[in-house]
Formats: sequence, C-alpha cells, structure tokens
Amino acid sequence: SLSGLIYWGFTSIWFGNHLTGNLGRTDVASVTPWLAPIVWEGTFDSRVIDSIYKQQNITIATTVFALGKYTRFLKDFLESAEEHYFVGFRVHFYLFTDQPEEVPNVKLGQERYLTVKTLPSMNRWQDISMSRMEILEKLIENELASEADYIFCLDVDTKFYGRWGVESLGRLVGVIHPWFFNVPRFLFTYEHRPKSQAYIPAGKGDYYYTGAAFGGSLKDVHNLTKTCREQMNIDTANSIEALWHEESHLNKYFLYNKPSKLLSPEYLWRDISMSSGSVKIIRFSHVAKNNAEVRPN
Ligand code: 2GW
Ligand code: MN
Repeated sequence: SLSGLIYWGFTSIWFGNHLTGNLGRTDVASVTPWLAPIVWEGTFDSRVIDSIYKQQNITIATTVFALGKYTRFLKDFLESAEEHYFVGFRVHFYLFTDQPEEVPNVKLGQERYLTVKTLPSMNRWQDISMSRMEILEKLIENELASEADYIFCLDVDTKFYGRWGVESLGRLVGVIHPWFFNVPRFLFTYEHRPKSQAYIPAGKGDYYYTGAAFGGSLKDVHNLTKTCREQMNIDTANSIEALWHEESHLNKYFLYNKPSKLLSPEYLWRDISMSSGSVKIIRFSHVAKNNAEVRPN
C-alpha cells in the first residue's frame, strides 16, 4: 500500500542505521567459517558495546616483555596505551624485564595498574620470545586467578594509534597477521616439517595469526600458553625449533582450538607508514625498528 511504502521509505531513510544497527562490511570477511566474528571498523558500535561491559566490573590483565634494549619501547607503548587501550576500564599491566631501573615513569590513570617483574637476562632472542609462553602460563596459574577476567599478551615494539576496546574481548582471541590477511594459504609461514610439534600439513590452516598479540579468558589463555610451552619443550628435546618460534606453535594451537573471536589487522599493523585499502583505522602497530640497533648479537 502507499502508506506502507511511505512508512518503509521514511524509516529506512531516517532510522536505517540508527535503529536497526545496520552494521557490517561488504569489502572484507567479518565472520570466520566457524562463525567467529572478525572485528573490523564498521562492524560494531562502540557506545553499545562499552555500555554492556561497563556493567560487568571487569579487569583486563595485559602482559608485555622488555628485555635488553627493548626497554626503549616502553614509554611509547605505555603512554599510547593510556590514550587508546581499554580507556575507562580497569587494566593491569604486567611488565617483565631484566632491567627494572630502565622502566620509564609513566603516569597511569585511575584504575590502571602496573606491576614490574624482574627476569634474568637471556642471551638468545629466540629464548626470550619462546620463554614468554611459560612465564605467562605461570603468571596466570599463580597470580591472576582472583585478579583479572581477561588477558592480552602483546609485543612491546608497538604503539597504539586508535581505539582498542571491549569489542576485542572474547573467550579465545587471535589477531590476523598484517602481512597475511589477503594472502593465499600456501604462502602462510606455518611450520611444515612433521618433526616439529608445530607442524601443519600443506592445505591445512585457516588464517595466519601473529604472535605479537593474543588473548582471551584466563582459562583459555592458560591452556594456550601451557600447550605451546609443552610443545616447544618436546621440540627442544628433539633438537628442532619451529620456523617462527612460539608464533608457529600458536598457529598450530589455533588450528585445533579455534579462536572464538578474530581481530583484523587494524589490531596489529606492520608499520604506521604503510596503508591498506581495507584497514581504515590503525589501532595498534609495530613501530619501525632498526633490528641491528636493538637486537643483541
Ligand atoms: C632480541 C633480538 C632479536 C629479536 C628479539 C629480541 C628481543 C625481544 C629482545 O632483545 N628483548 C625483548 O624484550 N624481546 C621481546 O620479545 C619483546 O617483547 C618483543 O616485542 C618480543 C618479540 O620480539 P620482536 O618484537 O623483536 O620480534 P618480531 O616483532 O619480529 O616478532 C614476531 O615473531 C616473534 C617470533 O620470532 C614473536 O612471535 C613475536 O610475537 C612476533 O611479533
Ligand atoms: Mn615485535
């Protein structure tokens, strides 16, 4: 009827986006084949999702490692986190370092906490990178149970440039590696040697996930870190080290334990100076670093 047509036109023009929550993206996949959301700008309403989580009194533990010369990244990491990372929510940073005296004095806002934990220095960088799994496993077991609801584990050679909020929370959360988000699977740098516990057969695998950011509930991330630590120990006993270290084991884990939510490369970009059509907002990015300058030997 005419009045129906007028009513339809009126509501879709005036209320379309506002009342029906008409969100979504047609230029990128925003759901996985197992129906986990892939979070992109334009797929959520930050006001709606903030108001839901505001009622829950949650704490987000966030771990970061800064050994050797990597302490130089801490100031930008922490200051930018204050501006963009779970703003308005309780965040507890756990910072692992071999040089507590190098930790900058960054003023944290209300309900934001920083605990510094001292580690012995390590010589091989692969050991630093891989030992993170065992340290996280023990942290969750020994300290976090009554302290936090969710945890994110992040690289330190990074900086926040845009909102990273409660839209990222889920039971088990992986981040699509920025180099591989529209790349065919055969190019993914999975571990393909059957001798390694991180082995993924050719033709298997869903996405290539970054080792620089992952998270979820304490229980799920505990199981992830424990499993990766065990698998890496078996590899060590068999004198093999996976191609991309713990990142390879993380990818194996996510193949058989599907993440309940994926974050798009907006949540870990390669370097702020590089742009991409689908990535409309860079929220968190690796900073350009001079490897020769910051890495030991
Ligand atoms: C030293 C020499 C070579 C490589 C790393 C390091 C190093 C790392 C270091 O001297 N001190 C340190 O604190 N780290 C920590 O390990 C720090 O938190 C850093 O963010 C993290 C990973 O090392 P990074 O950032 O140099 O490696 P990326 O950015 O190339 O990492 C990807 O691949 C790694 C595995 O090879 C990890 O999976 C990492 O999560 C990925 O982003
Ligand atoms: Mn890094």
